[in-house]
Amino acid sequence: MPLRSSIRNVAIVAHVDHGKTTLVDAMLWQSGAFRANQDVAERVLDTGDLEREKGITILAKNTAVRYGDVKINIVDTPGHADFGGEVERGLTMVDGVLLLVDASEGPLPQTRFVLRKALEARLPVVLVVNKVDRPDARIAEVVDEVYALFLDLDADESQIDFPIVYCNARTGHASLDPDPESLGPDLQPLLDLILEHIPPPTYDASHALQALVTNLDASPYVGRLALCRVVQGTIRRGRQVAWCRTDGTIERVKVTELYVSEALDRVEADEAGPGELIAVAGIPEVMIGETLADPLDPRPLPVISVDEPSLSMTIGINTSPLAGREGTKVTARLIENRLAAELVGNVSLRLLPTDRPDTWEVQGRGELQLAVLIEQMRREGFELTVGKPQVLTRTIEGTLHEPVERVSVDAPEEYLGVVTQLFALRKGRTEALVNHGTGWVRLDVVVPARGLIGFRTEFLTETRGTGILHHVFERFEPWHGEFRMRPTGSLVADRAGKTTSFALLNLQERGSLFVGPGTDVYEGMIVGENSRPEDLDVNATKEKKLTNIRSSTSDELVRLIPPRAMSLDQALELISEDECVEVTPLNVRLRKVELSGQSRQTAVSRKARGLAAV
Ligand SMILES: Nc1nc2c(ncn2[C@@H]2O[C@H](COP(=O)(O)OP(=O)(O)OP(=O)(O)O)[C@@H](O)[C@H]2O)c(=O)[nH]1
Ligand SMILES: [Mg+2]
Repeated sequence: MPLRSSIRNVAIVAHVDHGKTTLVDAMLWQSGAFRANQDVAERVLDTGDLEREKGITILAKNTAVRYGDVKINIVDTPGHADFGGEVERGLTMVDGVLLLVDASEGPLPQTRFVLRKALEARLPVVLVVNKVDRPDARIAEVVDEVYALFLDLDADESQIDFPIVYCNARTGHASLDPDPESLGPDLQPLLDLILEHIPPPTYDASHALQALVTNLDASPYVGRLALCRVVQGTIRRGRQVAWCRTDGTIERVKVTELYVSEALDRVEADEAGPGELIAVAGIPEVMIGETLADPLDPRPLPVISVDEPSLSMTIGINTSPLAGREGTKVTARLIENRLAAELVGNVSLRLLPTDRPDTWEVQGRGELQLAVLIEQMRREGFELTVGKPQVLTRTIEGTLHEPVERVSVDAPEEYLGVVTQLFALRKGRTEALVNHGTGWVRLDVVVPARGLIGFRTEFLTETRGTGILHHVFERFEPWHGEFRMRPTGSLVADRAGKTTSFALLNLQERGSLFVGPGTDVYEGMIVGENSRPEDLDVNATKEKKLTNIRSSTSDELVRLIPPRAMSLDQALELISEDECVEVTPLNVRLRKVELSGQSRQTAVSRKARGLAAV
């Protein structure tokens, strides 16, 4: 088959924070994409507001660098497990991957996930051991761990025979020699390996046009852009193509604009041949997974398949008594349209109706993925009610199955006992325990996914903030039975009003509070976490009796512990089954689903008497 030897398409995959986006920065700099004095932000590809704030990549993006006569298209992917769908999508665009591994942390759960996907797609791998400058780097061990991982994933011999390059992505140096002292002056060893080891695209010279839509973008001038990989044939600007939709219908459309990537820009092109990554304008309703083909011989490509969602939560209109005060987008119709729009660009999300017309079920890969969506909506002015995240169970051969996750924990040795205990309570199975001999241990545990909802906070408390935890979906297993989730109850406001420091001063003896004085509360709103397991209705608005003249308000303020500010992620982690979160552009409030204390009481006593709630 003929080759396009002037092109390489490569994806960078790794566990979160191992340095993918930083490496792309270095490649862009060294390829002369920026002027020497140009003011370029670090991790320039992380363009989203939330990406910059959280310091992680959320959406896969592509860019291109020139090396000699070759154009290398690079797809930077996110490393956080919740955005695994982006990695799967990114892999459909490329002919090989750079597997990045941190020289000190070694392979972690998401390394396993991305490598499994790359091996399944039979993509050749170049191993990049990054951060060799770290003082705690353990390069030889990490390379051995990667070999072990390949074996564990049943890689065949040709796959295990991967080349290795050692890098400092931050300074842009690489070497084929593991000795950190021997780093070369630039990334040339890495780029040479890409040219040698990542195959150029192949094609069939007599084949008609086929281009697979792998992503969507929008341009203020030309509207929706379909990002495609041309698989066969040549696509030309101004010509007609057959748009093969996922529902099987085929329509003729015109390619009004055609772009290719050059560094961070899209530049206009008249035509693009096989193997090229392009952006096409002119098809307003095009979707990911569809094919642009020859109008005379339209043959759709197989649709992109990604792993099923593993977590769901409900999103609906804000039903609290404070609704409509802070947001501009509050109606069910606006929310439904916005959620539907999100599905268009996000292959791993699903949207389902619920029995309420103003609430939807959103399914995704993890809490962070869903929290990012809600955070984005909130910044756009939406007010929402969000339910507790639930794992998605499945019935396989007549028995109930639940998702289990593979968790890697790094913690100081002295916490090994408590950490093992925490997992045991959630029916976790320890699969490996490695003592690095540095006072730190690594524990690999397989645990039901529902045990991890709300786990991070407790884990950090128990390890005094030192523990590091990563997890990724492993498989479905038969239901592991019930287990205790949250050990504490809620302090619930029993009436509406403004909180007073006098009332809060008394309440803070009972647990930790989420609100400070002068906050608007309503009946059923959660004002704190009870240190005891049951819920407690409290009056957070009580005024001091005027006869008491001995202590002044300023005294009270001094003795008041500052409230625990609840971020959206924390709130979603903390809430129990019968609780939900009210989200507005300005506030995140925790509340009971059933606001009336009376109704909640009735439900509790009915349950105690063994009657189903009505
Ligand atoms: N010491 C050292 N730090 C590095 C190196 N490469 C990257 N880093 C740092 O590692 C952190 C994470 O880098 P990113 O490039 O955001 O990592 P990423 O893999 O893109 O992360 P996600 O996209 O969120 O998965 C940043 O603070 C970088 O400065 C390196 O070679 N040496
Ligand atoms: Mg990144």
